[in-house]
Amino acid sequence: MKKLILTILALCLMSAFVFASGKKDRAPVGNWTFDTAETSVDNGGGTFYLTKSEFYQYVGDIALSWDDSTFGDGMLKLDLDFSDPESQNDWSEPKMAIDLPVSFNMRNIGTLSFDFYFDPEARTIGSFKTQLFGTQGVPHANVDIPEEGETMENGFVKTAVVIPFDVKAGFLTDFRLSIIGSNTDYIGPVYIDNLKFGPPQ
Ligand SMILES: [Ca+2]
Repeated sequence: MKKLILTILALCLMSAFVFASGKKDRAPVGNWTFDTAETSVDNGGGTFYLTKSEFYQYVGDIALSWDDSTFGDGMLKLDLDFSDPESQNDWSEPKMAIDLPVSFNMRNIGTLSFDFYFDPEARTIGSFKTQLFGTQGVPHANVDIPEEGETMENGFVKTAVVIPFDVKAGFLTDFRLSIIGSNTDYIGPVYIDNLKFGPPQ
């Protein structure tokens, strides 16, 4: 009997360990560090992809990829071209989307933040905005991307972006994130890293 109890105890401890380590390996929901290409772009559920049919007043070439060589850290790379006059509007909006593999509980969530890298030399005019659209329009908010930030070795500026939105209970199953050209002629890549949902500001 004693042996049986010990065996059961050992099995319980083992399964607890397996559960704990399995949990540790899983990426946190609502938080993307883009460590690998496979978990970042165009690789099925849980990765980002372009939604060209939803672009607004954007006609330039575009590519979404993963890059870890430019800044020595894995991140999303979005190649943009706002040079066509049709794209040089106050609101020229290419969009990307993600379908979440596990729905995300939005209770007490009121911000989406990320690091944004852009090259001030890749344009003569304009600036960027960013917009978030959640499942069935919740959450929905946009902000100007700040121009100020840390200047990197290659001349890019790294800026901290925060999109605040109204807290509303529910579960998020997918969302769109756009980088909007505002009266700009920017041609070149921008980078996005450390994207995460967080509490209200
Ligand atoms: Ca990263």
